[in-house]
Amino acid sequence: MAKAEKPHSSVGRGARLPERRTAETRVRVELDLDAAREARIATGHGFFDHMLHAFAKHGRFGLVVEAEGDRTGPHHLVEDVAILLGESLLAAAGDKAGIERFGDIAIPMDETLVQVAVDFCGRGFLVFDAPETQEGETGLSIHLVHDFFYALSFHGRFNLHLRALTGRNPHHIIEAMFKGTGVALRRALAITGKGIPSTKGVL
Ligand SMILES: [Mn+2]
Repeated sequence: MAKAEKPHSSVGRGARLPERRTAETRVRVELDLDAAREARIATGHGFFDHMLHAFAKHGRFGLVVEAEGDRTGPHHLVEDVAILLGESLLAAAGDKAGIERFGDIAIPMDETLVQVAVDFCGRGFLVFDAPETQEGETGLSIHLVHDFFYALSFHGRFNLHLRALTGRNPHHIIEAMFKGTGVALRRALAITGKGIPSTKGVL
């Protein structure tokens, strides 16, 4: 699967960027926007794996993530996976010809409701509004989740609004954010037309 191959086709849009290695982490990502298959996720962090699975499942993305963090806690790992995943989304979208561009959803999960909206416009921007919650059993703080989505939207160069309209359980709030971002990105990246969906002629 070549980087951003067949950008004009509704099938086969994918990205396999070089492995990212730093003194803190090692991350490898493969992403296929159109060929959903069982995700393969192994980051060494159980709840983060669960979130990436949820993102891939509801985005209907073929996603492989292999990552190793350091021993300082999950921050470096989570942020570096977001950087490479954002870069992969951008590469897989190619020249963005024919994409819907906008995608949104309100995702309920029991007591939680999260609103997600995406504009795949070439500009990274995050608006994140969620209550202060305890880390609890998830092992991911809401601050680190905020950092994940900041890096994802910045490196993917898309606008992302995430708003927890109501919610109490941090597992539900975070999971609804990952599911909803998968759905909103799937809708924004769906091929629904021809040409570049911008009056500027470029995205
Ligand atoms: Mn869950």
